[in-house]
Amino acid sequence: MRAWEHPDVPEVSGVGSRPRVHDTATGSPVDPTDGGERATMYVCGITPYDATHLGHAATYLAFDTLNRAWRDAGLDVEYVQNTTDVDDPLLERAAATGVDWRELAASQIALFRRDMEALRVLPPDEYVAVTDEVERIGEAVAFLLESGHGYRVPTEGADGDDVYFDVQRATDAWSLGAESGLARDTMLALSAERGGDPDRPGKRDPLDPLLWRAARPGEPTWDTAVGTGRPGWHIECSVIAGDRLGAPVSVQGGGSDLVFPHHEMSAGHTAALAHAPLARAYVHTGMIAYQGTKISKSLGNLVTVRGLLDDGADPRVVRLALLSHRYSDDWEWFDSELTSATTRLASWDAWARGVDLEDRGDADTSVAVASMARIRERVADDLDTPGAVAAVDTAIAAGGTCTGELVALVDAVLGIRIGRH
Ligand code: 5CA
Ligand code: ZN
Repeated sequence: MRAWEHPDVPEVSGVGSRPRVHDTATGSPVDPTDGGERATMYVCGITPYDATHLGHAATYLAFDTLNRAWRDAGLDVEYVQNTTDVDDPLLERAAATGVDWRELAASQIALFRRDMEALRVLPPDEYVAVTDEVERIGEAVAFLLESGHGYRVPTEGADGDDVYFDVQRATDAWSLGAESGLARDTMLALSAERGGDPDRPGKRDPLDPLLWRAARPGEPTWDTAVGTGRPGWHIECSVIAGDRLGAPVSVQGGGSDLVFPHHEMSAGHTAALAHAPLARAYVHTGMIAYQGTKISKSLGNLVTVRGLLDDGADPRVVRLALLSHRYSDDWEWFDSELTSATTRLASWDAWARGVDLEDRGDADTSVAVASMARIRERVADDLDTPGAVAAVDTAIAAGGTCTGELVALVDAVLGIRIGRH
């Protein structure tokens, strides 16, 4: 499927250091590449049933920062993102609003593309719709059944059986709880909250996740090697990441609400399919709240990117406001974020006004050179974008001269073009 327009990324002299990122599984910062020149990233995409809110935007900006930092360090990045264009919440919203589920998904994906373009997020190399991968997912589930990692649960009123993943069956590259480190009680609660069905009778373990949902009347279905129906949630990301990038990927990314069960179970499926871990690092963004609660499509306390832009916000201001927070923190959006980012961007623009991207000038550029080193150092240290933003503020406060190279670096790494209107 088409992704979105690639923003211009200027060449910058010098190279950044290889970024280290916090890995949820080990709890430590790691260089998630294999030490070679290639970095691969799979980021869980949206379920397209409502507008892109600031939580989504912050999450995709965090991985955009990693993508840009890797490129600045001279690595070849391969980036894949999915879109969950068939799943319960999407089907429920479509039914509730009387819109065809395919139309709902297509319209929300189009809005998401527009928001990502406005925020100058680098597009994935492959943007993959789950509905285009169902045949492959059916083959993978059939394989898991044959290898004993999947089992059938007789399902009344359906055409065939639902298929579940056996979390207790040993794999050589995964065990339940290794990634999230969670206690079983917490897993049970999160599973119930986040799309699982721990109370479903007939399962071997209440935590076993759905691999394949047999066809029910009125639901979208596909004929595949495992039967007629549609995929479970976690298997989609496991199959798409494995097929497109090969396991392990350097980074599997998403918000912290995906740590369990989604990423843990996706990793379990990959271990059973490929005898490999899904990722070298599992990287999670914090949750953004608004009016005291996590921003959520299902809760309805949305601040959307589109809403802010329609109200006249400069997309660079939205980007800068989000980058001014540490990606891994949970934080709350206040309307004042826009005011402070507007003031900050105005000072950056004034500083860079008239500076040509190629211009090095005759002035003393030592402040700009130090600032560039600091931006690169901060971003490589677990994507410390607030630190990188502060490095620009510091250069301005020190009365330094802005240079074309610095403008280019701010553009290439932070995704913000300053000094031009
Ligand atoms: N389609 C699945 C992933 S395969 C999904 O979780 N879709 S989503 O639309 O619900 O979320 C898209 C991304 O935004 C996920 O990485 C999710 O963790 C992240 N996200 C959702 N809400 C927030 C929030 N309030 N703050 C930060 N990130 C969020
Ligand atoms: Zn996912």
